Amino acid sequence: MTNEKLRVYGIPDHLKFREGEGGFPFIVISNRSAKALISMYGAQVLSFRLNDEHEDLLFLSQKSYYDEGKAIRGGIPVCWPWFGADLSDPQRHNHGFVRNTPWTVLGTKAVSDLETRVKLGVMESNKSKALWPYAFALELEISVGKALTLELTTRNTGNDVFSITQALHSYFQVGNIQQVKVLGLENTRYFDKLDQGAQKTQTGGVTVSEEVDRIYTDVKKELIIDDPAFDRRIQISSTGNNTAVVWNPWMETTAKMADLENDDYQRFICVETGNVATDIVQIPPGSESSLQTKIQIIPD
Ligand code: TA6
Repeated sequence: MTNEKLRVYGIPDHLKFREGEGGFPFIVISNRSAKALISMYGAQVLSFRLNDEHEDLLFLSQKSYYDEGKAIRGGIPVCWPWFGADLSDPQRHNHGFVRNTPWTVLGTKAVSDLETRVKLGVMESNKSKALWPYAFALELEISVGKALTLELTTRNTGNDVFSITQALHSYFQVGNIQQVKVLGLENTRYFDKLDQGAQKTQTGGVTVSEEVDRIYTDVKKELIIDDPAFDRRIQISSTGNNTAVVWNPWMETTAKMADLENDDYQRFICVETGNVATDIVQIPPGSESSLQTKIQIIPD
């Protein structure tokens, strides 16, 4: 999209565009509730900070790449149309291709002084067809207000049924990972990706004192990240999903990742709303399916 075209979507006192890192177009939202930064490359929310909060809700790596073909490390990457490795072809990108694709703006709206919305979209292209042979229209509506809400809608615009897995791979910034507890997953079954996918049952809240990479199944629609070091509780409400992923790479894996500082594992936890593993979404021609996550700070 050219700068001229983008300017039409600007809204005074709410939303503007600027050139971001790597030359990627960024959307800057600022209203009476919050500020947010969104990269049009990947339709990736990079930052969301309430006006009365000191700390961003999202973690964004200072060492992230901003290069075509690579994913931005942090914020909320959109993993689609497959989550994780593509089992049918391990050569293909982890987590699908739309987080590595430029999106376009479909609309912007000032709902009130307190809420701003932007809708981004991407469709099939020759490049996407070489990776995944289907016709689709994918839209992400982002609402920035007292809460941050993301709704990802997949429409099948072709003639063949297709199946997807997907996730809003949210990196939450935390004050001290060792004190963090994820609540709402007690007694929930999960696949432990670090133990060859073994099925286990969660006892108590999820705490992190080593690498954690788990796919929880049949999850509740409300999870909470309790973060005593930042003295806040983040609620994640979701619809359209049966799975949630919890990931922290801990020390050794972080040290191997060039786009993270060695101690960054202390500063984030990924709690991801998704349809992952056995939670496969089938979309017939002409149909659509939506996944939604709403993130907000709640009182103790
Ligand atoms: O969501 C957890 C996970 O699938 C982990 O297995 C880990 O690899 C992480 O995502 C990051 O993946 P990425 O492709 O962004 O490096």
